[in-house]
Amino acid sequence: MNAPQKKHDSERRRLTAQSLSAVRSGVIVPRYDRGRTQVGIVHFGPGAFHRGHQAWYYDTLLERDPRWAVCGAELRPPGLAKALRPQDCLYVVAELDAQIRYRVVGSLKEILVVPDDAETIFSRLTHPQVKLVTLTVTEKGYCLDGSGALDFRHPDIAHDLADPARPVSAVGWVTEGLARRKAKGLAPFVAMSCDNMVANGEKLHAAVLSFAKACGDKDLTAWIAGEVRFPCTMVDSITPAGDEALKQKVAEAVGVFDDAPVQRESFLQWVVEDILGPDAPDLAGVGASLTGDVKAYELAKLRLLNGAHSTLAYVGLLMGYASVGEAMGDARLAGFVERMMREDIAVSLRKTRGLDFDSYVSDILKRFRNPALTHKLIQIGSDGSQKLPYRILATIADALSAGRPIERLAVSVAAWMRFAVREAKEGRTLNDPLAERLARIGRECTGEAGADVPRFLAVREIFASDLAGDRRFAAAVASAYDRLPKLLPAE
Ligand code: CS2
Repeated sequence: MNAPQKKHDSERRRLTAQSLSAVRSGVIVPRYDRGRTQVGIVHFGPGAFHRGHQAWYYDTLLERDPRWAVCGAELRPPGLAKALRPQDCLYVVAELDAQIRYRVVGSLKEILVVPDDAETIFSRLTHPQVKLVTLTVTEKGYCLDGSGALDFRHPDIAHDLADPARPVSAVGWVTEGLARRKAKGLAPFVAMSCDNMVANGEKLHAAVLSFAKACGDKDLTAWIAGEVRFPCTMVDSITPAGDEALKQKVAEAVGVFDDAPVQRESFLQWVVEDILGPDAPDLAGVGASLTGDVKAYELAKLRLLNGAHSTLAYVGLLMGYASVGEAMGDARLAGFVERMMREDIAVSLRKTRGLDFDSYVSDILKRFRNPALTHKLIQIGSDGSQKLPYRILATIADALSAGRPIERLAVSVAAWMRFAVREAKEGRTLNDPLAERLARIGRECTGEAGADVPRFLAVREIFASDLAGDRRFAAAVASAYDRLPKLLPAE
């Protein structure tokens, strides 16, 4: 008998509130009345990671508390709004792992776009029932300089300082949202970063404060300093970017067409600083961990998982691999990365109850080997100028202070440099806020460490002067840079 003819996406019914009843059995659908939910959270940057991670927790929470639906706010031109609005903002999360599971998530109640929907977004930010504003705008979305402070030279920050009532930056939006809330006599919302950054809440807090101060509003600055909570968080779930193949896979599995599905591993972790206050959603009740020591969890994750990811990305791309799975299939590369994690990174971390680094590393490597997910190295390799400092360079700086070896960690830095040079020489533009500058450097490079490495080390947004000036660091990177063309990382 012939296999059932695969339906083309355009032939399938679109995922909507009405077509929910038509999804295949076994697909999890919202177990609450979406019509009764209220927007209690505004989220800036409702991309795949938010929709597969925080919005998943909220979807579970809405089963017993209708106050926590999400208003998604897109700071960049509409990509998601165009796809999600015709679907009543419903979308599918495909958990692709040892178990395959599909869930239609309903916690995103609406999706608004800056600047078209600016006043509606402000009406949400100043509504009494909105208690939480969260962000996944990636590291570069905070407009910070190499020291982690707000970069007033950034064009978006300059724009918002000149016109704070029509912000384009995340920091500008949070600040103006708080200002309007204060003007209405309302208590502030909690502002929570859910991005991969060390001390993400502290950085957001400092950036918002310095922006309010630069606007000359002393009263607002004092109110933010005294009243507004900016919890730090650690977020974790491997969420490869979606593509047409994922849409096809989801359409066949679910029976309706979703134009913005999300794929991720089954592993999900959310560690939140326990300062949310009495009005916040009960995140602990849906599996998040509230703690006073986020720092230990965030450093372990950012250095072990993300540091290994970036190393696999740059060395793997130079070796011709396209995915984490392929790179991990190279025994020498996988072994090199495992030794780096166990011997060079774990030792830099503060021990904390409930965090066993040995098993944490083993679990991460198992997650990297998940055969059900294809995680592209080029996606992980993006924004290297923002990622390297907290994923690799901070570990190197700690090792230098403690007199520990840095040879393996230096390979990661050298591989990023070699990758930047290769992309420049071959005429491809890096996906990086410093792409133009790095391309210029790459084109000038000769392939010799003595000429090339100092050029990259001079980029202060990435390499702080004390690290760049440390002869041990420069020598280790130069040595790795010269050895890398063999593409077999050092033992
Ligand atoms: C990845 C992260 O793209 C990347 O830079 O390293 O998105 C990683 O998948 C997540 O941090 C995992 O929680």
